[in-house]
Amino acid sequence: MTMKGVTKLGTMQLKVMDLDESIAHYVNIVGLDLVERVGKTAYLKAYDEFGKWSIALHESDSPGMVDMGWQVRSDADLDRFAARVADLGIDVKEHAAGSKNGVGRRIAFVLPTGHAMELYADMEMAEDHPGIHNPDLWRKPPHGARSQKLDHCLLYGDDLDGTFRVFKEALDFDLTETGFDGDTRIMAFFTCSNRAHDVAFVRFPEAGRLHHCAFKLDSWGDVGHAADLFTQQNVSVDIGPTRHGITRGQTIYFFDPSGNRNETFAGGYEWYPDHPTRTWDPDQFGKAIFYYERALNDRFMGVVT
Ligand code: M3P
Ligand code: FE
Repeated sequence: MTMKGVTKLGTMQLKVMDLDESIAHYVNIVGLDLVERVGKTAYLKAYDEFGKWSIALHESDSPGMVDMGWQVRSDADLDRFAARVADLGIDVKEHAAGSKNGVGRRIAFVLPTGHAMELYADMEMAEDHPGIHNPDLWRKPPHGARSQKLDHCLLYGDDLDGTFRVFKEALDFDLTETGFDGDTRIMAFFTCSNRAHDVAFVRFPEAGRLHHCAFKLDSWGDVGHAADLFTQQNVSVDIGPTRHGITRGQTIYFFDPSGNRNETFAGGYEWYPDHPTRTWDPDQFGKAIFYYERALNDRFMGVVT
């Protein structure tokens, strides 16, 4: 568990096709709060996050991901990681504080799988942050699926080996789980913390794809509550409630109105740096991903934004 360099996934920017409809989904279904709306962009956060926002929705003509923002422990870490990423032959850009809503100085680069990543040390604290002094569990009762925070993302892309090197060799993430088909690495689950994963990658013929972004729920009970809500609200559900063999998380996959896949995720084991990486064989991928069904489905493997 580093908790020294990169400490957490802080932000995720998504492209959506109808901003009003998307705000309604992320507020009423996922359970986020709308922080601010600036032109064709909406900023939202979950109730248990301290940062000003965690999800930005940009109205666009196609769905997908814009970038992920990782918080590092100190400003000096930014220069350290910028040099290490550049050492892998990747172009690194720097952006001044304030050029992204509430976020301090940033470094930005594109992974070999085609996904844009940013690192930042500082973010303004949310006005509606969790309590600090004699705190309650929440300021107002959680709504929608009761998401507590942005949890992780799963990205699909082609040069998995190149992206693997960035997270292992430059950013000091640990590999919690992986899967091979022969000598070819098919999936890689990484943590920068002591969680089962903060980000994961699956090999895919197209670069820069988003498979899902996940939100943390408190319990299996809340996953059941989310399932009840999704049916009552006619949400497009991919699969679930079910459980992952990988990470052991309790899950439902569903879609936002633009077709971006979301996940509600609870549980998952704790990771410590002495733990060995868990490895999956291709004939067990079904159980790895859907522990109860023990089989994959084509929509899950093929539909990405
Ligand atoms: C998860 C998770 C693949 C795996 C998905 C697993 C291969 O989303 O949160 O553990 O799609
Ligand atoms: Fe997931």
